[in-house]
Amino acid sequence: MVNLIIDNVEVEVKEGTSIMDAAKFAGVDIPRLCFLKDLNEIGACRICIVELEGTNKLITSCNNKVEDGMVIRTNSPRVRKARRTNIEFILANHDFKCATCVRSGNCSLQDMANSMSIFNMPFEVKYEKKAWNKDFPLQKSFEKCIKCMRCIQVCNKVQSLGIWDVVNSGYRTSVDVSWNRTIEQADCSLCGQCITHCPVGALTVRNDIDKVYRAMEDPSIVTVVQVAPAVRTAWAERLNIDEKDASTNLMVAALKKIGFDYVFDTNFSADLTIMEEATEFLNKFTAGPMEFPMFTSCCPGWVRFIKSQYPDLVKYLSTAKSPQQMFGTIAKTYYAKLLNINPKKIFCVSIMPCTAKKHEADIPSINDSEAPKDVDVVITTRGLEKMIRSENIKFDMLEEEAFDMPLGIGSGAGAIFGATGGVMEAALRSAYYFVTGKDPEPDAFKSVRGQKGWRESTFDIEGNTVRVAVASGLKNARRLIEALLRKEVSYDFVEIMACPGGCSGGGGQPIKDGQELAEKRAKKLYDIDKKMALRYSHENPSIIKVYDDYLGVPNSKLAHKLLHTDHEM
Ligand code: HC0
Ligand code: SF4
Repeated sequence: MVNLIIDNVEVEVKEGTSIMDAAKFAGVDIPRLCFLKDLNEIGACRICIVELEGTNKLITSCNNKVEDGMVIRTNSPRVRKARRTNIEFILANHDFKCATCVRSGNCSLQDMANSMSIFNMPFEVKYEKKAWNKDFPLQKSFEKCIKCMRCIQVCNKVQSLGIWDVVNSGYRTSVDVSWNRTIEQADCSLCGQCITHCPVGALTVRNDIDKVYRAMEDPSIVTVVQVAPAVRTAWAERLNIDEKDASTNLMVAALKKIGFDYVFDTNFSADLTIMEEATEFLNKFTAGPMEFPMFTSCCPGWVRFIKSQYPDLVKYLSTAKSPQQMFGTIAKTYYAKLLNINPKKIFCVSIMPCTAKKHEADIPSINDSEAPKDVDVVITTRGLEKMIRSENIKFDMLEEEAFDMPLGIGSGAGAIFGATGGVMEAALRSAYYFVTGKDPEPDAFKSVRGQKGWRESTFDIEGNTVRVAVASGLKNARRLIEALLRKEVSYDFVEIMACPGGCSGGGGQPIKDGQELAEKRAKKLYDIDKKMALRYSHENPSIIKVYDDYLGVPNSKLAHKLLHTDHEM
């Protein structure tokens, strides 16, 4: 153990502890900007400096370890002055037009400047300007980048893609797409993890909110919105609503207040995906030993990853479209017929925890209705928060409302899609029923749950052993695929989600700087599932009706035409 004094408090910590962590034992949270635990501990911003008494030194606390006898001051006049100057230097290279920044009110740099009472800039402000494709789902503002390196680290260490890198040197140092590529040329999965780990507004998602308002203003258009499973766990995180009041039905009421004509649930089409995907899996599984597992295909970040990194393996993806896209197609075929309107008059909006879903909706081959696009616009959970704020909704006066029918019924199995392992668990519940004619215990497959990046299980379904694996985070996906290719492991069915923890930790979810919230949000989805009477996709009455009245049976010719894809661009 190591003994030291921090701000006059004696602390004893393990050898190898950083000064920043040791300070917590003295009750001090040292300010930081670039630091991310286990990811970015490089002292780039120099905000976490502390004074080491007796040495005349200011050192960064995130990447310097404790030593016996150290006397540290975390907020001495020297520290305060240097920290302030460091913030001013960062601001001098940052376009701080806070009022028009998407991260205004949720920016660590803005918070820090304010808390240090920096109201004037002593230096000349000069920042880098560089053009960016405004249509691309991921947006980068060079003017706002503070070179904290977090995006580089998360993309390298968690996603194994290395899209970002430091370019140039000296005062021209910048963060840009690596290897001199444009973002379109790079293999970006569009997972958005760089956005949720950016402390300022340098990385953002394309803003499509105005397109939604324009559709709402057109009286000839019927606006239909679907809400993804993981959105309900996080939509109110940055709104002033008590967590216990932030129910799914309050979110539905807010969407109606905003002005959508029909508010539906992606959990419904998650159930539809299960019908198609579980049937597809069983067809493959019962046809003989599987050479390679079938991969789930509902995460567009993962689909982009496999297309760019392992193109030979694309043929092992399930052909079932994602719930988002199945919903769009059903809304503009089956539901258009129910409403007796031209599908081109339906404007379909998705609220997703995801940035890659914006790209998915634009893939030409995934659109199968008669309208130009099945899903017209994708808004992130953060976008929903902005729409709610601009509506100025008084939540204490808003009554909960239920989803509209018939595309508003989703099972508990559909709800857990938003957590890593959820698609697998939901598919196994229905696969078991399809094979045995009996429902399994609803929690029979819960061993696939958890936050570990790569998990595996085997299950017995009527004497057949099904070997499954679940991974989240693309580095884990890469490890799993490499092990499959080396034949070190073999599975029948594999679920992969690009974001750590699955969509709950998606790149479109609210940002709480420095916090990973996927696990907490996943727990909410498991609670929703547990409380529901309807826990199997195949028992969803709206799903049964869609097949009875329209699609026939899972994997029918019409189902294939509308609900499956060849994964072409
Ligand atoms: Fe997901 Fe989905 S679970 S990918 O994370 O399958 O975005 O929440 O909507 O489509 O349902 C995201 C979340 C979805 C889809 C569903 C799947
Ligand atoms: Fe999007 Fe979910 Fe995939 Fe992340 S895990 S890229 S949020 S679909």
